[in-house]
Amino acid sequence: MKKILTCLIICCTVLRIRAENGHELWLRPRTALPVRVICERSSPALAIARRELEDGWVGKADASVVLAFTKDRAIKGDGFRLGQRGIEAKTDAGILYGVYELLRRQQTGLPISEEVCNPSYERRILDHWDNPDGSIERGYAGGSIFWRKSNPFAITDGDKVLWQQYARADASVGINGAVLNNVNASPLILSTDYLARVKAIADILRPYGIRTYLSVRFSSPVQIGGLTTADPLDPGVENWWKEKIKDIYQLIPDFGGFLVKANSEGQPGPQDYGRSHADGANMMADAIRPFGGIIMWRAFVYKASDKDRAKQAYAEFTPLDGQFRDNVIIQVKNGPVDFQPREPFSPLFGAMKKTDVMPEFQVTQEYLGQAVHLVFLAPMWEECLKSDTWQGGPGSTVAHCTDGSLYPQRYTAIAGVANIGLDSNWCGHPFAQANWYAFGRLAWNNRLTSGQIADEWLRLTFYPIQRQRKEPAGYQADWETHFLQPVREMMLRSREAAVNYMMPLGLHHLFSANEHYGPGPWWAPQKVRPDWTPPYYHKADTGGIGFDRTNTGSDAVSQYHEPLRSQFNSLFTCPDMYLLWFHHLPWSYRMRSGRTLWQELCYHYEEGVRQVREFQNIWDKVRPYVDDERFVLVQSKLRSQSSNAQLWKDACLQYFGQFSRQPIPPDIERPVHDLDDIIRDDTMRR
Ligand code: GCV
Repeated sequence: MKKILTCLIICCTVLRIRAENGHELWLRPRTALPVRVICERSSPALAIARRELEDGWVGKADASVVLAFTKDRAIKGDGFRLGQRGIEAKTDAGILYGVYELLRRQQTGLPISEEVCNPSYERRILDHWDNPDGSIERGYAGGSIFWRKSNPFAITDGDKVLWQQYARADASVGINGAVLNNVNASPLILSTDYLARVKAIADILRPYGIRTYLSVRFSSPVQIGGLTTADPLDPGVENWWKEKIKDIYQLIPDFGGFLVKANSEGQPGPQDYGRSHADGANMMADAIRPFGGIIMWRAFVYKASDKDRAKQAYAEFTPLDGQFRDNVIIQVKNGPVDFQPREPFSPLFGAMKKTDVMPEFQVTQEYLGQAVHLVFLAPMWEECLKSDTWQGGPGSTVAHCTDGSLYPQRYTAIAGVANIGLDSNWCGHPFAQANWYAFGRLAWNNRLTSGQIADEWLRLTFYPIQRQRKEPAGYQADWETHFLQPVREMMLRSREAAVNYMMPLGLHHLFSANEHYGPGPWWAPQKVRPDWTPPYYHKADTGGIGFDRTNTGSDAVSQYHEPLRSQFNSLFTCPDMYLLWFHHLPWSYRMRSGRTLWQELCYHYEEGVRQVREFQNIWDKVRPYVDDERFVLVQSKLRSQSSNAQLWKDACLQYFGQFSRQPIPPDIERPVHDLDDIIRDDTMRR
């Protein structure tokens, strides 16, 4: 007790931890030491690099840093060489990334050794699902930073400042592309007024090395072009896209290209005219090729009639392998269904050997507690990137299948669906910023571990700012032991905790209604298509639970390469974490732990709730090391997360208990909510 009190006194009086609203992200101002920056060339990007060094230098005072250009073949694209004297790169952006890396190492206390750092993916893109009216699909941190409802075409100084801050944050972690609007695209985005605003945004992002992209609606030639068809083989349609693209490049010479969601969830596409995805993508690819643009064509497709939604993307796209132009890249979600808390990797990775493929991750936590739950997503992405597809023999990880190291790709890219909005802390939850950070870092280097990323982010985002230069001896060690270590552990365990309290053992899509937040394993209104309702996925009845995707079921296992096909197909070898994804099993099924399936399910839900309670405890203990503003916000969000976790457990165990007809094991805490009340409250909210 005495120790805690002393600590509190030191921290609050000597340290006077400054209140922080999180707007500065991981780029909080430093008390910089003088530095001399030597660079022979000048450009807007190099001016930024110089300023960043002067404002953030915490290395040796009065040191000289040389920013130099090189033709060294070891450096690829926007990569750089870090050394004792400074940074060498081939491009302005490479110099800028080198500066951010140098500063990050200084600020986190990492050694600066002679090293070449090349990006894993050439294009590292944030997809904003922002609508022209300023709303954001699956956005939980306020309205759009790019678009707004009232006075939509006025560009204020405030807009410019925000776009510049956004660009700086992106560049600091290596993100070099932004799709400015929702994949459920409004045709309006291609109108003259909106394109003028796109140009204004692009002008601000450009010095930070960020290219601008747009999502486009396939039927735009009809909706805003006055044509009677959007058939990709119609010469009038081809011409319309060519002209539109020409206009765009006149405004934005370095425009990146289009992202297209076609024939998916009601969006128009080439199949409306009896054409294939390749016909649609290639028509746009040909129109944009003279300008150097690319088409990112999404493989997120499924139909209400499918017996197993998880099979659809593979079934539609693998027959088209080799038919796409070389400036088309197929954008594939990490799992075969839809950004669930846990899915096996999509079997499309590695399966299309003659087509460029890029992973799509979701940074915004649509299915992971939105901006309420503390869930660090790097472990989920790391799990996907390191999954071995076996497509080119052992070691053909998703990372290798997409970063060009296994199959030659003309373009390599990775996308993350952004979690950014107008909230003062950008992401709604202070810890959701770590997901933006982690996406950028993994896109730059897909070999980084979640632990490294969490460590960096915590040091940059939470180390008390006033202490950076004149801390009492031992303060940093104390901070590392009492703040960094427990909070990093909490972050690293947070995704597994969410899987436990939401949908363990391979269960998926147990959400109530379309908001994808709370539990609703019972939710199946007649008017809603079955593949949007949980019973389609869990298939619970008195006989058991789980989706049979074995070769005697939907046979989705056959979309995986051996030995995975056999591994997932067999109960002896299927990992527990995917068990109910691939198998429908009786409640009495004996698990490896010796428990029955029902008991195992109960223990997982219980464990999830317990883990969040522990997170609350960890957070309360670090109070002396955190400013009040962020401490209180995280504390109250953890409280909500804890009660949500309890609700998930109570809802799922009581609902599934009706089928298992078995009691909750006696050593598990009793439910605190009644199932009928949960269902009634849930129904009344709609
Ligand atoms: C943008 C899920 C989401 C939709 C999203 C879609 C997609 O279905 O719930 O909001 O639409 O994925 O990725 O296209």
